[in-house]
Amino acid sequence: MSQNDITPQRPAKEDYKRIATEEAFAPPDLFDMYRKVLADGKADAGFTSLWAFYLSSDAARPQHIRKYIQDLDTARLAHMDEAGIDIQVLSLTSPGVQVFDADTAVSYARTANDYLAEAVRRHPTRFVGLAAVAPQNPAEAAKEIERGATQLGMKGIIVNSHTQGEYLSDPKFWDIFAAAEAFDMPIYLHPSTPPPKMIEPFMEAGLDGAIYGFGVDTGLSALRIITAGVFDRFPKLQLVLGHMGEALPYMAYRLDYMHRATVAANRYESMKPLKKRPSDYLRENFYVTNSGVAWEQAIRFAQEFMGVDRVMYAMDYPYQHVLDEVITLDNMNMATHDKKAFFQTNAERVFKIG
Ligand code: 1DF
Ligand code: MN
Repeated sequence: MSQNDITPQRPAKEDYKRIATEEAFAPPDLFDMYRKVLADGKADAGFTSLWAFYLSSDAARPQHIRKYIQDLDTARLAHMDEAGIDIQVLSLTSPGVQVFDADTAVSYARTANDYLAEAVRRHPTRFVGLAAVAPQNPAEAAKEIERGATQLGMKGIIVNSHTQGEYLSDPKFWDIFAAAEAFDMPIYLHPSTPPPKMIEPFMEAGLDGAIYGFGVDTGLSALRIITAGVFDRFPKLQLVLGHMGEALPYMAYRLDYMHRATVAANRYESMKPLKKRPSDYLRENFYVTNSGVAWEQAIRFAQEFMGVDRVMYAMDYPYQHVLDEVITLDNMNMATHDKKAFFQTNAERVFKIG
């Protein structure tokens, strides 16, 4: 499991492509806009904790991230070649436009999507794009999903968990789900820092970021979407969760038992009966990626629970840019067909690549 006990080497060519599905970029002006949000005191504690750090720290990791996250040409392609990554599925880094006021968010989502589409046109065999949308304006988000699908060649949508404390489980956001389902665009539900009502005990312990707060908030976000009945209303909708499904597959038995018990007891107005068990929606309406988790046992468990067709590879470049992890994953004790599904064919099918 350690990242340091193997001598670094280049991953050998294998008989599959490696498609990395949760790879971040930032257009050149995003950081200036983030700096302005921070200076204006308009950001919540989570955004401030995350981006005040990444925009100013002199430590090696934030420097690496600042240096490479904006590159969509030579440097990134060189890193991909070095790590044996054939294709990156790119998305605007978290929290994307979701920290901005509604009008700025709508217009910057368009700008970022145009910018990403241009990079995909420059490198059509190496990059695939997911469209950013502004949940602050669900009608405009739905229009941007249509534009992304029909004009920009986008292969899915990126949304970062909550939007200023509001979750997509609220029906006011469901135009976004309707458009995603109509245009057959999977939604990658990517982490964000926990919202103000949740974050304090995380911050006290330094646990608000990718180490734990991200996963708790994003798992909650996904579970709220399930229990709100979104998939009874939009049965074909597909979501993608990183970080081994933000631990939800591991919880599935308990979610089913307690959901059934809670509904039967009529305990909450907000928890209505569903057509299926929570675990059924996890298996039929979600894909998971291993972003951040280069750990064979967890991946094999997810494959067993979700089905081999629903678990995909992600590196999380440039946040977790570790060559040894690619080698570790190449060496998983796994049938050739299943490893190819993990690295290549699932992503080709989900994001309509090739
Ligand atoms: C971090 C991790 C930041 C992930 C990210 O976007 C991110 C991090 C701001 O380590 O602070 O996407 N991640 O998905 O694990
Ligand atoms: Mn990520």
